[in-house]
Amino acid sequence: MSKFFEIEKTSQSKARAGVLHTDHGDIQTPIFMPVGTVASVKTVHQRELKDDINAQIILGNTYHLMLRPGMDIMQQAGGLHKFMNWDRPILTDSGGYQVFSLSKSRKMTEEGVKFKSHIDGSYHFISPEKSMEIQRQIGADIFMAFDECTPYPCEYNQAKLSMELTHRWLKRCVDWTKENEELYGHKQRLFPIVQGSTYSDLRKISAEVISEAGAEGNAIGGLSVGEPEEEMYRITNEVTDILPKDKPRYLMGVGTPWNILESIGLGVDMMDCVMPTRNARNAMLFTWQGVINMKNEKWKNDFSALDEFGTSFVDRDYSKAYVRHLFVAKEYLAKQIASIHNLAFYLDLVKVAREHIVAGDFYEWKDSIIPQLKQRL
Ligand code: PRF
Repeated sequence: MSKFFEIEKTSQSKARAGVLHTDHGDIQTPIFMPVGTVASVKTVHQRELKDDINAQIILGNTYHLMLRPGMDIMQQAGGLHKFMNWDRPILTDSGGYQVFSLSKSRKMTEEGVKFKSHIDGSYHFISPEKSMEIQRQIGADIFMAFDECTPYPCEYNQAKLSMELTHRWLKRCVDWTKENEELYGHKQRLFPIVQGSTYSDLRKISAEVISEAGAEGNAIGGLSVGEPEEEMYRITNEVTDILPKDKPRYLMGVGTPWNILESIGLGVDMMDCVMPTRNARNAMLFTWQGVINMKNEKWKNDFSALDEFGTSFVDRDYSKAYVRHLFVAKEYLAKQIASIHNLAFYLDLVKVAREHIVAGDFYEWKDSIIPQLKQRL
């Protein structure tokens, strides 16, 4: 059997091109993973994700799926792959991060988090063991340890306590996972998460503890939570210096196209973010030429292709004037076209980045392209 992660090429210092082998197929890294929180990548259906966007792996969320449809339905369906008819890899986040961002009322103890559902106000409890159990019932190929995402800014002592709690919770996640089998016949891999806020010494300790867990992949959490971009890059660099080189590294919840390229340059292999889909629904398009506000008056009579350098059918089939009109008229199709465009662009971005890693000129290319990506059109 082949290894889970194989590195094909390391470019200059840190960026790597690799392949992840899962029971639902291979993933070429570096990869961007579209977010499909509630068993749906908002406004985009699975056929487009596969055939047009060529998403190689998507994300699901423990918090949302435990509340709706619930694990009874999930198990009756035979897991998330079957439920949503997606036969490629899936990664699930563990729930804690979403509890903190969505639930208005929650109480955290050593044991876990009690919270009030943002949907109907009902009370629920999630612990490291419960998160593992739910992620087994969902059946993701990669599942995340239950952590506390330390908010920013955070006092040193608070960040330390939070990190230590994440480490204790990791042990409980690992123990539960060892004692309980997979449900659907395919292999599931647990990724632990580095925390430690913006403190270098805490990040170092956390990266070492997480490395020692000996997991098949590792994640970096607690970033892109309001800290300056330079801080995010600094910490990512310090952490990737410590995490095992031969295991994939996942930077959680990042980011803009330029954040993605900088992170790849720092040795990150996997990323996810709601930005391409959420911003698309607000008429913001990312392109190789820069960022477009599709509602802008200037596109009113611009009948050129939505994106002449785009890879999706929506880029060729529709004009800027048409898509602007759909946004102004508040048509659902506007959000759909923009989401497909942005996801196709993000997947193209990481594909081209991979080609430059293989060619050995990634860093020069990245530095030359980023100012263009940041332009406002
Ligand atoms: N932990 C988990 N999920 C996350 C994060 C985290 O720190 C972040 C931080 N950017 C996004 N998603 N479990």
